[in-house]
Amino acid sequence: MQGPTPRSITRRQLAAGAAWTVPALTVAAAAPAMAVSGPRTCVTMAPSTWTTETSNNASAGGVYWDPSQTNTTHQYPPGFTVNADPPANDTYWATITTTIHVVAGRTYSFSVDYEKFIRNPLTATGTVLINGTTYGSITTTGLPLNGTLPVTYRATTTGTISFALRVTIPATSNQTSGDDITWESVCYTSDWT
Ligand SMILES: [Ca+2]
Ligand SMILES: [Ca+2]
Repeated sequence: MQGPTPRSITRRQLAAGAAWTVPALTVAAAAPAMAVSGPRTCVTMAPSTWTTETSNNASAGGVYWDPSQTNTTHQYPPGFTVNADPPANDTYWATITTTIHVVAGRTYSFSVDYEKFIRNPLTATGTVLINGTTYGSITTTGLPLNGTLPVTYRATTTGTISFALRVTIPATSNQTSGDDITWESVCYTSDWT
């Protein structure tokens, strides 16, 4: 008998099978790379795209929109600055709100850049609210003087969300000098899955 032994046939079949698995493995490895981030979008920091609300009870200071730092009287960083101080025994707050379109099922990664003035006695708290719920916060206790607050939000419905940045300064009975916060920018990416 001159034909191949059953054993050599088996080897050839195994080799053929192995050749077929190579492309399959390549496709499987490429799949996770499709879950990359979409383009980075930055929200315009200007009064035309945000609404401003305050508690209207400041004992001093106020709120300042100066995205291009053209105000030479107040040398604040570009953006929206809250330097208002609360009256005694009362809380001062200032909130800016914009709307952002989101798609259901996507996860949004926000980066909120801020700068703070920390030398006044009363601590200010900066809060990010999405549809009225707190998603992150900072305080003016300690360094560094600026940073980025990361916020992750997963959209459950397609439409617009309310995106708000709030500064809150609770006063005491004998102190009304509060720290300041500037909201400098809001940028975000979303996944494509
Ligand atoms: Ca202040
Ligand atoms: Ca302080």
